[in-house]
Amino acid sequence: MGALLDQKYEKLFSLLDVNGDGVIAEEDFELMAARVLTASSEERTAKGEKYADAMMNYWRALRETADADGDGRIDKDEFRQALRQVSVNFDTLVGPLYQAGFHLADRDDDGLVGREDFVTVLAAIGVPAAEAGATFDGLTEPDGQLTKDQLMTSAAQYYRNEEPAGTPSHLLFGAL
Ligand SMILES: [Ca+2]
Ligand SMILES: [Ca+2]
Repeated sequence: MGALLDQKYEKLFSLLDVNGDGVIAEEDFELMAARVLTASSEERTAKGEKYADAMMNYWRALRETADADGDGRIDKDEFRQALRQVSVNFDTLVGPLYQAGFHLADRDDDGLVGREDFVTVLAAIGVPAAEAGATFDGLTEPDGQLTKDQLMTSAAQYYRNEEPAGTPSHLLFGAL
């Protein structure tokens, strides 16, 4: 596995271990979903519910892949292995979470996400606001907004061991 992919998975692990106890468990996903929903004021909306469901589906996919002993906890090595396998089925196992996240951030449902709304959601998952802003600028045209295609392409590149030269997808969750 490439060093870049390792760094990306390391970053995802540190973000997903919301309570910082060194393993990923259902509680981490509940905490993260709650933070994102609170930050975007979508706690009681259909969009919010979809996002929370997508978070739990993503967790279940990881657990079913990684948690061989069934104790509900995934350590860093198990996570790396699981993510690599889950990423093979990005469109069905991972993609829905990013679709739901996009719709959450697209507050006026026009199919575009502005810088401020993007930063709000990324800050809620633990990415420093300045880094999230830089990520947005790297993914979009100057003064542009983010499209769902841009996010999905970038997310798929992040999870897979692929990224065309000159694209900033590895910075999707901030500096590595
Ligand atoms: Ca944890
Ligand atoms: Ca919008």
